[in-house]
Amino acid sequence: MNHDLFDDLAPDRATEHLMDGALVIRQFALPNAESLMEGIEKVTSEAPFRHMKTPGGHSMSAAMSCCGNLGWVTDRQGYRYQSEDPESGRPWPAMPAVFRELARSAADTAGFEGFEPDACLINRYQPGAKMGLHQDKDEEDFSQPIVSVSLGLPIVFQFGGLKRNERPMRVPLGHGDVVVWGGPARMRYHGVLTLKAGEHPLTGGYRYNLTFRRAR
Ligand code: MD6
Ligand code: FE
Repeated sequence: MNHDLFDDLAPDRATEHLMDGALVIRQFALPNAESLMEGIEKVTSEAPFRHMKTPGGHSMSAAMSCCGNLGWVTDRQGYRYQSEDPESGRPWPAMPAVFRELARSAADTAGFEGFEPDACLINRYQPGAKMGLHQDKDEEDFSQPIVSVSLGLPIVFQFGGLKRNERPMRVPLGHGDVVVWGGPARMRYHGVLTLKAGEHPLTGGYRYNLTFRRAR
């Protein structure tokens, strides 16, 4: 992994090296945005969006679904990955090829070669929804990066430190922006601020976020 090298190799691509191990590739997903939305519609026709409960008993403000061999779930028992949708008892829908290929090419671009996600979490934010600072730590191998794709309405992402009390930096993310996040940034606290109301030509009143992980 060498982001400085990458910056030299691709001077034309609008990338922002946020901190060691975290890179924003502006509008990387734009050419695939329609296909990604079709994928979201297909997946969520089989595994509908739902507001999962946190272990503390609160409802998540973003609606979620998953695809791939494993899905991330939360309920009173805690956070985990599992191969079945708890609402239906059936396996999660397959990960659409366009999802997998985009995640892999974004990871390659950032220097994490050969990323093979087995889980994709789909978040849908309506105005007022947010995600508090958290670490992604339910995966087995922290040497694998996370690839995060934003679609639709813009939002402000918070990138914090390795401890929750460190003041986060704020990065606006827009339609098609991809964040690749791994190595020394892998355990950083992060979240998104409250979504503001708006209208996007492709996604209407929503922001969608796809996060690709290697869970096992
Ligand atoms: C979101 N994203 O953008 C929530 N996690 O709506 C995440 O929690 C996230 O974007 C790890 C790496 C990248 C992310
Ligand atoms: Fe996260």
